[in-house]
Amino acid sequence: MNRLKDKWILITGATSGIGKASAEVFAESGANLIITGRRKKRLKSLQEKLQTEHSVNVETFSFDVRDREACKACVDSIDQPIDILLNNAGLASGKDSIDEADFDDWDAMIDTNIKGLLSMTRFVSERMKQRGEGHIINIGSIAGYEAYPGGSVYCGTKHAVKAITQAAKMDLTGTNIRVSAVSPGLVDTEFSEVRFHGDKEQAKKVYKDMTPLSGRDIAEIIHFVANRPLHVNILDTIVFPVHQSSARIVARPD
Ligand code: NDP
Ligand code: 8X3
Repeated sequence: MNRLKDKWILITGATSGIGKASAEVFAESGANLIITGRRKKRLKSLQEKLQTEHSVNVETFSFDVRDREACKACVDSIDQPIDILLNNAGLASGKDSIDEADFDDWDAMIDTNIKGLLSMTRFVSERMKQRGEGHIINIGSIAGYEAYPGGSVYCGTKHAVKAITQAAKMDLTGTNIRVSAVSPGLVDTEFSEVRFHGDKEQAKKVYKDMTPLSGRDIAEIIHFVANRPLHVNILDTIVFPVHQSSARIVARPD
């Protein structure tokens, strides 16, 4: 059963990877979209594609989620009801040891993955509460369940996403606002290239000799979470590729 037709879904980080694939999967269900990210050109070409292929309404807002005023301006200028907020924008920046890591990398992760997600959640949840319904879906990670060397701050931000998801669910108990997370393992997107500051060779090694998840694999799980009946709230879902069983255990034939 398709419960998403004609709904309005706001996606942060829709210019690539999981966010872009989610926009495509939701558009296939006839949902209208508000797609956001910093790269305006990519937003415009995705808007054109989805409108043409699926005859849905697609609006674009280009801004940095680290800019709280810009988050507010985006939410304030949306006239449509926001049925679903997909808090997807995020990154890992660097994979350096605690004693050597770069402060700018740490700031980028904390300001985007935690504070950006919080800003969007704060502004949108207020509106959802006034309206009496809505669904907030956060993209967590296996890094929200485990730490690994070089992941102190990235794992810290994703542990924070898990805690924020759980507490928001508690805060909104008794309303018809659902709160969920989807927490993937290895997904082949631009994530590793961003983490390694554009080093394509190093990024490729992350997915070497194994089949990672695709953005679409995760988008289909997000769609499942969103498409449950209104009384059903999936709190979190850990999703691995078949050959991964923890952040650090990945089977790769020699
Ligand atoms: P991508 O790098 O492919 O996509 C990241 C998206 O986030 C882009 O659309 C980017 O848009 C957006 N983004 C990043 N920083 C900002 C910012 N400051 N303001 C607005 N948008 C921003 O990676 P993924 O699709 O893999 O990542 C999506 C989410 O999934 C992240 O939260 C990540 O932590 C999480 N995740 C990824 C996993 C993986 O293995 N790939 C596994 C588990 C979780 P733009 O640059 O245009 O602003
Ligand atoms: C992304 C997956 O294992 O690189 O969140 O942290 S991992």
